[in-house]
Amino acid sequence: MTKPLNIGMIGYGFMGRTHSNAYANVNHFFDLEHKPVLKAVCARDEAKAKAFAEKWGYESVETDWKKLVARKDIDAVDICTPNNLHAEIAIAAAKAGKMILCEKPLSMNVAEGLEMCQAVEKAGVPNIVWYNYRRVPAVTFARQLIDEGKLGRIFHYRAVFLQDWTISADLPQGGTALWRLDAAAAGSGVTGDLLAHCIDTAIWLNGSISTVNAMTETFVKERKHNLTGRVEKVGIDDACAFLCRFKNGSLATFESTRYARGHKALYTFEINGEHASIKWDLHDLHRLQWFDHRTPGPLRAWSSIHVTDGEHPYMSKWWVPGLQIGYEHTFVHQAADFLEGLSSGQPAGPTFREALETQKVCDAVLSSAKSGRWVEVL
Ligand code: SOE
Repeated sequence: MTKPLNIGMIGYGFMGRTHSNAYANVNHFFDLEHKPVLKAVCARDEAKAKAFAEKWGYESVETDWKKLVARKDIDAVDICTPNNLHAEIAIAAAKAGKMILCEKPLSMNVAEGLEMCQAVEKAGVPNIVWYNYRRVPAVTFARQLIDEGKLGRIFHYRAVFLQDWTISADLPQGGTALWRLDAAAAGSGVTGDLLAHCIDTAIWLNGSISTVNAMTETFVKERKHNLTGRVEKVGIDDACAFLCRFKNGSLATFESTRYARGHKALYTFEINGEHASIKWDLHDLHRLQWFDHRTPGPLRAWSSIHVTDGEHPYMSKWWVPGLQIGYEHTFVHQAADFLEGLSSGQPAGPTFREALETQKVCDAVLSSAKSGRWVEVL
């Protein structure tokens, strides 16, 4: 018999759908002690919340997140709101004794993130941040290879996350779906939205980052604001590139933009070690490119590992070897790991405290872009 875990989800956008899909499907594929129950969804617009609840099978609807957090029948609060609400909701949910699953990035900045960590740690409630790309099987496999020492000493880490959806100057900022362009709601632009993913994966694979040197640009300086109706200054970074040093001595470059015409969501990374290199590309997410210098000379080559065998991470839970899974499965894996962590007492990451590391790098990157200097990640 599984134990029900009542979920109260706040927000119902793109991430609301990915998380709901994960809760709905996780027990079909993973053997777990707990089973999420879609208890309530909360959004200000009651009609939209009701339509979402009906489509995804939520049992009830709230229009005030404070009411949802106060409900006795909610065990876990899932925060899928714009970034500027993460801290307030998470702190209230922790005080109410709820587990918290928070969409990335953790917070608007380090100060807020720290308060969130203190709140969940004081309350002793399980917590996690949805950095889903760690749980692409090929990425998890990369981590196994690194941990086994197969790459040897790591010299270089190279990551990019490219999009092109904000090039038009006619695109407004603010409000539903477009809050990512509004600094008051998002905190930052590509740094918090896209580079945060790259940084989370990088820290997970290659350890802590010690110093950064960044540049950012806002190509479209003013946009109509959907909430005020006025043309307002754009406060987010449209593009950001930074150099950094990892604590293990390796050097790295990171680049992200929403102005790379032709790219919709191209997240790639490459890691070069003394014995071997690996490359991964979100557009071919089930493959890991592998080059091993220890292979005898004439046969030495880049190879493409199709990460779909039962012995690859997560894959034994899905179909038969050779058949692929996709983007949405990374959220199912995260839900499974979170639930497994409740049973084992070994929390799945990144916890709020671990995700604070990414937030520290993001803050250092933005600070370096302003000052034009190298900044230490504290
Ligand atoms: C932005 O377009 C976005 O949806 C991010 O917010 C997600 O975190 C990323 O995974 C895909 O792109």
